[in-house]
Amino acid sequence: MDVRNGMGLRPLGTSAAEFEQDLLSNLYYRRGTTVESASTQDAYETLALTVRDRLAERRVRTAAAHYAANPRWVYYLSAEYLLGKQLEQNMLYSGTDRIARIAMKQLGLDPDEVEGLDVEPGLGNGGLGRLAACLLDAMATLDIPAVGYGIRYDLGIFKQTFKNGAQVEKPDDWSYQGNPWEFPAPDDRQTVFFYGHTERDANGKTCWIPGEVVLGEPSHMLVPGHGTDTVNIVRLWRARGSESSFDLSRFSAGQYAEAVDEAVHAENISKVLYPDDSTESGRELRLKQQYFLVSCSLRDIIRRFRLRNTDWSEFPKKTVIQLNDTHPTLAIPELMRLLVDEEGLNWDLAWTIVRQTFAYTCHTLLPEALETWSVPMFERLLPRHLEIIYTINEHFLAEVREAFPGDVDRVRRMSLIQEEPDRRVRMANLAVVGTQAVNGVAELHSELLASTTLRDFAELWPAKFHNVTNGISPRRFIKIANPTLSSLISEGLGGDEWINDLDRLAGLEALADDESFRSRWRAVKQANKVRLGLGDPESLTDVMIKRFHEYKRQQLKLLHIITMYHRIKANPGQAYVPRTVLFAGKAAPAYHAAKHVIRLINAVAAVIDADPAVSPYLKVVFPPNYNVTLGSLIIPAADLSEQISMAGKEASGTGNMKLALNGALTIGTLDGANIEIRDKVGADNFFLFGLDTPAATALKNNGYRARDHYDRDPELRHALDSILDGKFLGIGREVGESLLNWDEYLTLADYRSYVDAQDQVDAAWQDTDQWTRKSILNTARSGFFSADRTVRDYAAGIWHVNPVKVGR
Ligand code: C3B
Repeated sequence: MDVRNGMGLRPLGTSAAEFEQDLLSNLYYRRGTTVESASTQDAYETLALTVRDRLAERRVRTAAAHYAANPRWVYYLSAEYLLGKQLEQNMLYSGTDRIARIAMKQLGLDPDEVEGLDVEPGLGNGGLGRLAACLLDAMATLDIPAVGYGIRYDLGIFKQTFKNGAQVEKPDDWSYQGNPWEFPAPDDRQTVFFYGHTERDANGKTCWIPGEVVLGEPSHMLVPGHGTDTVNIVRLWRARGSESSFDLSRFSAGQYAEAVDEAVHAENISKVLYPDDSTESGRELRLKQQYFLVSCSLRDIIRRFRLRNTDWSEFPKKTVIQLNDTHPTLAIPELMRLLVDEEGLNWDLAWTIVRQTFAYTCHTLLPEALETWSVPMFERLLPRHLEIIYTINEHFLAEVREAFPGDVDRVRRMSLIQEEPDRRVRMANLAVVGTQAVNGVAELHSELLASTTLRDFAELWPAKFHNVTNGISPRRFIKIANPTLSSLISEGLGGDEWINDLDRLAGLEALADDESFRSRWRAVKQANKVRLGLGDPESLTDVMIKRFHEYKRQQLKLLHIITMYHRIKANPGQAYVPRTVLFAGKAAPAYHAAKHVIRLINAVAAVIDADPAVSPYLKVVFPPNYNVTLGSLIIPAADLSEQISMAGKEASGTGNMKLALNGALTIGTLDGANIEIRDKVGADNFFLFGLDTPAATALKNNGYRARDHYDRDPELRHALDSILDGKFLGIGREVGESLLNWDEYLTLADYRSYVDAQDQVDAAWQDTDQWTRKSILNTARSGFFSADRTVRDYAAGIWHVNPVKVGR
């Protein structure tokens, strides 16, 4: 049934002329202007609304179909979403990309200029946030009833600029012009409590008397599926002071700042995204953000449950809540509190419901990234939740003692509370105890979780542990990012079904040996380099795009660059394979070691650029402010993908998948999903180097000395000495010293193997046909890394949900 007809609305047209009419009408009624006097911003907002209207219609039908089905829902809780720009995607998904452009031209508007105003909401840091967006995209595409919950940060991830080569952060006020993609839903606002104390009434019931009240105002953005009518939503919460937070009497007394103190305090909760990635910040405001997200979202989930259900025992049958890392883990004690304190369920029944409802994805192995909160701070902010965690812990530790009698040390390790050196709440332990499934994000990661980081838990509950290898949206990361390659693929495969069925890329294998296909493949890659603004399209484009972290080892790439520089300087007459090395990525503002690496890269780039003997062969570029938009431009232009983390440190990686899918060859360690990429694309089409996890672990345990490698390897010594001697504008001594004296991530141990592998890259590059063949095979064999496959794995192994088709 067409709901619009039921409501007496005219259907929106599918022709360019009708789209043009709707543009004009939206311009008039929603922006209050005409095409003659419209600004580009007016035109952009109008275009966005006109596209959005087409999706809104599908959204209404989706909501109706979901309501009728009363299905089991997936609720994805994540502190971060990196959705990327919305316009191009929404035009594609609504099938309006062609007609919208025709209509704009008809109206004398420049489509590129208008579309250029679309803004990327940077509500995340890196891989974890982008994964959340890719999973939402795949869930909608697979017709899975799902809602993403998150925080609507006023300021997203900072804008990165460089000053004298150093990273300088600028605030990202991403929605200061408004956000046409967002639907406010003030009716669904929630009340959130903080601080205060607990009391027990005459019946022994506990209640929490809060000390601060904050409002959570939701709005949502549409999450359309591709090639289906399903449109899910991502609901984002924004903090507001409660009505009483404005102090009128103070205002009247002229105390203007004090009058709004409380409101400002409340609104700070959703003011800014914490710009840390994989390191724990441990600040009270962050804990507040986490509870704010959890409290608002759970009340909303319960509100939705009650639309169709009454019986609490039905709750886990209708609800699965996926925790994206430990950030939303407070949902576990919060649901206990709601069920026991507010709904009056007994503890055991509530605990059964809670455990069946939640699942937890862990995204790291770095011990410093496992969140813990100091008990005194936790107690001040969330006194009732701490009591609940203590009770959960009592029951849980009894279970451990029964399973492992006398094993005091195990009990100490598994406790939800760390006792030494200070008392802290261990969120990962809570997340494992309070859920029915725990998963890592690549095969190696899941194995290491079960054998190291979460070993005690895997021994107690082996069946709880799963692997779900990450995936990426083929819509965003090839179809939209790389339109020319997508057309070539569709031509080669005789259709575009591969976009929603990525295994079909295997059909390209046959074309890898077709010379004319290869030359067109090469031409696309070169055109993408030109689009990105890289000078020489014949130059090997070598990219390392990701957050700056010592474990990811940008410093290893840098040592290789310096080595190439020295080789060219020493033998200037020779023919070298021309390379353009492209770095992009941000460092957390307080992560000084990572910022030193950024500064050194920019210094090395400048020195090379100024050296006419070297610059014809070697170029280092570092465009600032890496984000989804910039990534989508770089990835299609890449020949070589740098995935060079120390083995055992990168949980999965997803950039590695995006690059392979776009025909870049990987140089990488046996880490994270690199291993699975190599298995799929074939060892011949992947440049492997470095220690594997057991070897790296053994080396560290046996007293690693970086200096031995420095002493032994003259090229390495030369590279490090040049840094230590200040040859690069005097920058980078901290980097050199830390490598020589400490080298936490075994950079020097892997240097020789890495440089040798890079020599193989150069050799392979010289055989153009073979290289192109390998490039095509990388794409052909990357189908496994579709987020659609990832979501199917979650749906079958963890969520046990079924699709709901949205009728016409
Ligand atoms: C990242 C990991 O570092 C990546 O290996 C992984 O591919 C992605 O998550 C997605 O699973 N990660 C992150 O971006 N932020 C964290 N706090 C922890 C992990």
